[in-house]
Amino acid sequence: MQFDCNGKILDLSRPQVMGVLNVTPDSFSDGGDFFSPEKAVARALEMEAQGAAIIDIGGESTRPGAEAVSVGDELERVVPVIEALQLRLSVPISIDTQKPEVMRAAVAAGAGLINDVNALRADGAVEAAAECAVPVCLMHMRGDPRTMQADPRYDDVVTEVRDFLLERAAVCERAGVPASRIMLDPGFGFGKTVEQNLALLAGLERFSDTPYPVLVGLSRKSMIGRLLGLDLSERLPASLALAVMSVERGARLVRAHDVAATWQALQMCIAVKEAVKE
Ligand code: 8Y7
Repeated sequence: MQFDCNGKILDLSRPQVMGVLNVTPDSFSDGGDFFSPEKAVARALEMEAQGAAIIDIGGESTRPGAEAVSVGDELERVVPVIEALQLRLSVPISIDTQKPEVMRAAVAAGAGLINDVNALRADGAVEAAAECAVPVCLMHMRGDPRTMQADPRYDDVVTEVRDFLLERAAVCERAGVPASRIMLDPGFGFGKTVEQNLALLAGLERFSDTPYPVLVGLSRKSMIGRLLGLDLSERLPASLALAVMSVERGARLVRAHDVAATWQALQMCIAVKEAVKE
């Protein structure tokens, strides 16, 4: 379960944390905070010191209702940060993008994983990912960020999300991305109601019989706000509970904003799991 991310290793033999670094003026939970390259670099180094095994850099907000960003703007936001971080970080950098041009430029600048909330469905994205020869995370999204929360319906959300991701993985493998470079993500909050998100998490173990490790992103998401009536800044305890439940159901990589706390929670999961083995 070791991923070669453009020369840096991501070891998923145990659960790990992916730290979120948004370099956008308008992101869902920390938009604007790390918009300058200097601040972004400092934040990435801090997350590495707090235990992040990989840093996910995104230049396009995917929050519900967000507007699209041009290729040029996205490149201008992410490439300088990746270049500045590449030599200073020991952990790999992930590029959160849907655009093949950004994938290519980010990997050329040193990124080692492509995190695509659109599961490489953009024109040319699968080919770009295959040529980049780095691991990919394929995420499920129903619709697009502008419209995805308008009455999403599923007969069986776990089966439909799983089938979609396995189909996308098959497309990638046919295009030359080996199975050993693919991760799957059910895409919590991307075209799902609160009830559908809960059902997906309850059924997460159904992803464990695939050859692909599972990444989850639940940190600070609006399902917590809806269920508990909490603002963004108040969602850490519930985010940790969801992270632990995901790992208990087989998730290998947890995407999180609060890296120190999330890594502490996962280390306790790991400690308990290892006690059973001995
Ligand atoms: C996810 C994600 C976001 C997620 C993966 C947010 C970019 C919204 N969520 N990528 N990105 N999985 N793989 O709340 O759940 O951070 S953006």
